Amino acid sequence: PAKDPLLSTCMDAKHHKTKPGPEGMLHDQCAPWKDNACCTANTTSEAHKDQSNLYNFNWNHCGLMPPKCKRHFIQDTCLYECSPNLGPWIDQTDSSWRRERILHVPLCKEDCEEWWEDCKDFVTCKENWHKGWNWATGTNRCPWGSMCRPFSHVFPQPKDLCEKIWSNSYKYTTEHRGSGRCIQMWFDPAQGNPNVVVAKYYAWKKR
Ligand code: FOL
Repeated sequence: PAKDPLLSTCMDAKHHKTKPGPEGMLHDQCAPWKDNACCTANTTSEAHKDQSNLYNFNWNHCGLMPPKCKRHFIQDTCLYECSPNLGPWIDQTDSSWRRERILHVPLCKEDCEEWWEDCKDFVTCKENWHKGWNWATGTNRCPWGSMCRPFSHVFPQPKDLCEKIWSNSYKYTTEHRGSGRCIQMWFDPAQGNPNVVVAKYYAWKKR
């Protein structure tokens, strides 16, 4: 049978491989994807750096991001760059740095809520981290007139954080980890990648 093009695929974006495959070693938090990945080892080591060359993006634009919060941003980067299971949510886009993006990936409730909980006291000046920064120095700085405020103010609920920060890459869901109905940012690779069956389920629903 012909293989479904929505399954095991990579988006056409800045750092993604053209097709997924095994990688000998992926760095630290990205290691769960090493058996089938859209990222290279180099992308995953950059993903763990405060000033990485992936997008020259600075997490610390309003002060130093604490490690308990940062680990969720690293995990988001690992999922975004490495996952071969986001095919059902790949969307064409017309931007300077990618031809495809992800839109409305159903994120498991727990992954979103823990991300928000661990970041709620950290500070930012923007709700959408994709657009509108001041790049004059080569890295993103807060645009003129914006104020640094706690996440809990900028993103009152977990849903606000998960959906708004990357322009609706994610959709907040009430589906639970392990249900096969939502994508997990965090997983233990010992039992395989739980997102494989989730992509299959939504690819089938979309036909
Ligand atoms: N994680 C997830 N889940 N989804 C994503 O889409 C995603 N994207 C990034 C990182 N993690 C992600 C990439 N982040 C710019 C800012 C952030 C960024 C990539 C690029 C940037 O250059 N912004 C410019 C506008 C550029 C343009 O759209 O032409 C700016 O105005 O600030």
